[in-house]
Amino acid sequence: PKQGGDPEAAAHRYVLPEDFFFGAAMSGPQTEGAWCVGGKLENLWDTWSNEDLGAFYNRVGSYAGNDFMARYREDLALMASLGLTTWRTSIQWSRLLTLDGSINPEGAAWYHELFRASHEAGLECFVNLYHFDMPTYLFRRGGWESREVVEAYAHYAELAFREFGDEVLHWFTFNEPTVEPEMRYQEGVWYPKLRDFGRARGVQYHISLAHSLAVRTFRRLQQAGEIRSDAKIGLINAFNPTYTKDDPSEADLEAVRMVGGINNRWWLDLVTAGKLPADVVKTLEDRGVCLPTRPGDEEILAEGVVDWLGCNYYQPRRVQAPQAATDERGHLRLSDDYHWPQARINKSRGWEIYPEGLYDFGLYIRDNYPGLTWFVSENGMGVMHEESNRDAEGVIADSYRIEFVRDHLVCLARAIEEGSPCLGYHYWGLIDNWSWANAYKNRYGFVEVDLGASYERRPKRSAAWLAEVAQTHRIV
Ligand code: BGP
Repeated sequence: PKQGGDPEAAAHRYVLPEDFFFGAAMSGPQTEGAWCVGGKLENLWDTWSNEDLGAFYNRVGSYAGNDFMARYREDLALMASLGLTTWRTSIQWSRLLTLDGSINPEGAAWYHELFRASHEAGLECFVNLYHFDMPTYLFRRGGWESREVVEAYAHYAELAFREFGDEVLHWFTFNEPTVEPEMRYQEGVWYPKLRDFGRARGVQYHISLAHSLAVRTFRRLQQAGEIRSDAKIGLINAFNPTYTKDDPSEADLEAVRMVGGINNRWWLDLVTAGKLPADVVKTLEDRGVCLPTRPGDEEILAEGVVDWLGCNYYQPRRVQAPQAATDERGHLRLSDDYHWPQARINKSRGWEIYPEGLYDFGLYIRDNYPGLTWFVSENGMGVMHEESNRDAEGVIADSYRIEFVRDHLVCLARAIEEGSPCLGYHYWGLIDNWSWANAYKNRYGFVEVDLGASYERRPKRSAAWLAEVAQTHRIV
């Protein structure tokens, strides 16, 4: 996309459409806790916590989440009291199914109870099927590198659709399907900490098949009347508008094409046209990365077209041509990071703050994928809790969070006004939650979770501001 929006003009847009929805996003593995209760199996976060607790900030593993399973009624009431109308969580595969791939009755009962409580609180629950939480026994059988696991996911999706098909209106197959391959298989950050570009693309390809198989099953069950007729299915990805220097070389532009191609266009083409971007696949092949394709796969991918899209937006990507064509292990390198001198950085998280990226993404969708409706499925600011200022009453005074969300909403309002079909906004981490290897290092919440007081919830100063915006649709 074209770089930037126009912040001057942005300052004059203050209102979001009347039917625009506000909500909050979370995930099962980051909130539920009760990691080995009620027949729940281990997922990779539990296994990694058990094997190497030191890998997690302050040695806080996955075990407790933010105690949501005990506090869900309170949390739902809190969301409703702030004027939110929708929220997202994920079903944990490791809680819903048993080792032999049948429904775990205790797990199913919990999700039925949760969806009923959500309904009673007046909130529409968006349900995602997979949020980086591979069951460990399936990882031991090859994880996303195995076709058997792709089939196992399709089976899991089918059982979830059948179990909750008359309760859930909004389904999603995956959250951020490029991030898991990158973090686990490419960048060596998450267990099992591999660094292999080619393997990561194989994983990405298998997730694409798994997504498409789930969508196919969803359509069949919906036709057969086993899923409510007004239900929709979508995909959620972290879209990173990809920029390079102002005076790019051909090689810089090539880096943009491939980085944006793998992260953004791959999923956008799949969910709108049922195929992967041919230029990206061809370049990968030319560079020696062959996807694990089989005859018949094209027909499967063709079924991956969704009803709408979730866009998680935290920061843009800024890339330039790589210094070397391969890394020290001989694996392909497509780009180096480009340090934009004007970048504003959230020092806690190390991520760039660039609200204009949301405007650019909105227009990119409008211009390149006409007919595709979308919503902001995550956006948020994680701040080191030690940095938080408290006012005289001991409440966290987080003006920076208000500023962050306001700036992003203003850019979003501009994109909508210019014709981008964005239907709503979910803030990530309304209530502080557990965040992967960073555990509780970065706090996103409008509501504080006190780890020293049994996960007690306390609204931060910003919560009242959010409530006003959610209820009036005016970006104050
Ligand atoms: C997204 C994930 C979320 C959440 C968020 C914040 O990538 O979908 O699960 O964690 O990022 O990132 P982090 O928790 O690493 O700061």
